[in-house]
Amino acid sequence: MSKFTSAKRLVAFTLVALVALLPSALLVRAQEDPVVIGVAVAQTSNVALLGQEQVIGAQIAEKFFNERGGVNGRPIRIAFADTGGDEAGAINAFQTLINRENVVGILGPTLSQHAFAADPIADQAGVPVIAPSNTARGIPQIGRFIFRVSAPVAIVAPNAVKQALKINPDIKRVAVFYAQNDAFSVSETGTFQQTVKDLGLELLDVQTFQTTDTDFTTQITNVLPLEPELVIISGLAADGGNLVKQLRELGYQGLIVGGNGLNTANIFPVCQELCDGILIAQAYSYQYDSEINNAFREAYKAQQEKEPPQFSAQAFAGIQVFVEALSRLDKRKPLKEMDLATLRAELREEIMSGKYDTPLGPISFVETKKDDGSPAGGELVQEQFYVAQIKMNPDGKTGRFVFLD
Ligand code: 1QQ
Repeated sequence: MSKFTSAKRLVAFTLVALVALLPSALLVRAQEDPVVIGVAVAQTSNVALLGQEQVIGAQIAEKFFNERGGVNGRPIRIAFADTGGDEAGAINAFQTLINRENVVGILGPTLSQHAFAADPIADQAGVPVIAPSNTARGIPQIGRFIFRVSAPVAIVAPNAVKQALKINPDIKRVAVFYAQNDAFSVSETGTFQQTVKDLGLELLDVQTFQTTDTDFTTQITNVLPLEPELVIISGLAADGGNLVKQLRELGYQGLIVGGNGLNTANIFPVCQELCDGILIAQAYSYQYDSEINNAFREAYKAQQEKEPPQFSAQAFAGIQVFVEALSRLDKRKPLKEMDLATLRAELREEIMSGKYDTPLGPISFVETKKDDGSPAGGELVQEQFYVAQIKMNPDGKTGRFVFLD
């Protein structure tokens, strides 16, 4: 026997031995039909400033969970459908995923405004939906099949106002701006305005705009003579970023609290160096120290070369919930032995009853009811929230979210 052959044999033997040592659950059987999970978020339009980070989070989750065995050895596949920037696009994306891609469930859409239009379609079709970023009041109440991994504004938003007072305890005079054509912004401003009153601050003025607006001169010139010491904005990324920029250009120097719609580095090109100092409450911190978050953070950084943002972490957590619920269900009742309608219905119950250790921390869901008392979907139970402040670099183009104590 030549040396060459015996070396080859040794390599082959070692490989076989290594594979045998791996727990079988860690290997996906790539030749098997994947379990298809739908992701319907905004990949185009201005809303893609927010949706883009969700696509990345979902893609990282797909690779991450497949490397860890998928659903008991069966791979998952994500079917993406772009909602674009309006309700019709969201409805279309949901219908494609439900009827053409035959998905077991859907992660999406990006905006609450789109969820109120598209979620009823999934609910009526009996398809579980996990909202990765819908924070308006009333999302799980849309229907029994609707869940969210995005904590509601009522819980998250007040933290930013409290943080502003911690930075400047002298703040008394507050002005509020919100986008009146967006369901999330309307919901969030309600929470912000209530918080201002609860904290004994003076609500000087409330100004409205549209998410499609680019010029905010009228609203800003109405407010500045009232001498606000804090400005709070509920809008989306492009409009919110422009409003911040114009507030600064017209001379406002006090603190600014931005809502969840400004919660992305994609506003940096909009307000540039003038983004500096914006306070934004967070439902995720990359610094959260746990096995799953450290693994997610590492996977994200390896691909994106920066720290993971909230919208990516929430999308990842949503896919994780699907994968873990499907894996438990499959052990109880093999997925392959159920027709799609039964599988979707069983998956709804499995999602609801589980506990999940995610990059957002430990989460679970509680049953909710509609206003008429009939059963509705799963509201998120989450423990930990944060506030970050935007720090722009001297180049005025790049910056980061700094987490505050
Ligand atoms: C919602 C939101 C968005 C601003 C997140 C992208 O929180 O629409 O509910």
